[in-house]
Amino acid sequence: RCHLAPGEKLKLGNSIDASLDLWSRGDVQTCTDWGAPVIWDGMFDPDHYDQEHRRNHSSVSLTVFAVGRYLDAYLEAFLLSAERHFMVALPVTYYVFTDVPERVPNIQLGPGRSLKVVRVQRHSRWQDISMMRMRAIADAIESQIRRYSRYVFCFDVDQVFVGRFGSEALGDSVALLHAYYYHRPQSLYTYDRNPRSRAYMETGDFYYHAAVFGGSWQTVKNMTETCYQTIMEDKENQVEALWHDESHLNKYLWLHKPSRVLSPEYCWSSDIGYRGDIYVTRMLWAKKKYDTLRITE
Ligand code: 2GW
Ligand code: MN
Repeated sequence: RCHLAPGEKLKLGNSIDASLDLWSRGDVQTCTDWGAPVIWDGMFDPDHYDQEHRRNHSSVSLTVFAVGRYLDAYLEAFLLSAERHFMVALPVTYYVFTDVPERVPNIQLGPGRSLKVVRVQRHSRWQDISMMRMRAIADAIESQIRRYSRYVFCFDVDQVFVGRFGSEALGDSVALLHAYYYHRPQSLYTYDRNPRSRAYMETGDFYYHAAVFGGSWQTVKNMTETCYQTIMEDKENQVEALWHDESHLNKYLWLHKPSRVLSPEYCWSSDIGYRGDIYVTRMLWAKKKYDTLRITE
């Protein structure tokens, strides 16, 4: 069922997807070998998706971390762009995790949209700031998110929405193809290759980018709890995976296949330059400010 002709219809996924059509495309892989759709521009009718999710009363929480200097550097542009492009047809709750709640910008939100601030501690090592997001997300899902939202999407803050990031991206377990690796052979994927790490893997399916992942609250809770556990086991064994939480997420998604995969349109880097298969960009990486933001350990 993965070898579809261009223009052929896919009927896959959860009950909401089952009533929606996806069309194949001739130039890219639109279906994984376990039957999950890979979402590219031109495959879906945005209005059908929005109508169906509204009928089903779908609601979405977005989590984003802005700890230390990342708050002033990125958060406002991230939130303003999310207001314009992220799940505009649906109720959205933003969860901003920060150590400096008083500095969260006061943004005018659209109807049906709200923002909550969660205080987190600031870890001294940046690797820990990144990895400990897993624990904080799982806790927030358990204590709050599960009561308000069916879906959860988790984002890096150093990026901006530039096009529709809509209900076509929703599913039980959603992962994103990393813009730098979707064209590359598997041997170049930067999986963790140290057998002493719980993130170790020799082969996998794709290289997923931890800057965007999501799913139903149940699935994201399991995903983040499991990644947190494997991260902590590594700490006990005094190893750290090559790409930190991203390595652990890749391992999880290899063992628990995502039900929906997002094309790199959903998190593109302008540094890559022109690619014929990228018709639209929906989110772009912000410029890295390593010199000023990556203070040494
Ligand atoms: C991160 C690195 C160096 C110095 C500071 C920080 C930092 C990160 C920080 O001071 N404050 C903070 O809130 N963060 C959060 O962690 C923020 O949400 C940021 O987007 C996220 C990940 O850090 P980032 O974006 O600098 O790392 P990337 O873009 O290289 O991310 C990839 O690899 C990471 C693991 O090394 C994560 O897996 C991330 O999800 C990946 O996109
Ligand atoms: Mn990032």
